[in-house]
Amino acid sequence: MDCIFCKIVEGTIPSKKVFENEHVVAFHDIQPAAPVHVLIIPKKHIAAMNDVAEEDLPLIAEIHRAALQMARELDVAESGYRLVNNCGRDSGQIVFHLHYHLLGGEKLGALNA
Ligand code: IU
Repeated sequence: MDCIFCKIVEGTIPSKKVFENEHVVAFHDIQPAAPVHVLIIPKKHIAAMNDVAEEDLPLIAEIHRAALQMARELDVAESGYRLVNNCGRDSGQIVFHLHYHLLGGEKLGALNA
């Protein structure tokens, strides 16, 4: 399968990893939209949130746990942060391997701006 994030998981494409366990990887976004911009992904290839099955829900919990750990380690837990998933065309999803953006380190724009 030709998936860039699967290649990042395998290590065949380099990335700046900040977290890894048996099921989840987190790495710095190559085009950061905020001072802290980390992508948190499952190692399992799931194309998008629409494809998350009941059996994957523990994985989603693990992603949230990793996001909280990253927010603390990257020192945005107190100041605040955003965890974002884009799903499908209208959201602007460009990589079809499930991922969550952890954004922080500055005052983020309002969602309705
Ligand atoms: P989106 O939710 O699919 O729109 O976000 C994809 C993100 O993946 C985007 O912020 C890119 O900068 C980021 N990214 C990356 O970090 N490394 C890559 O090799 C590729 C995209 I391709």
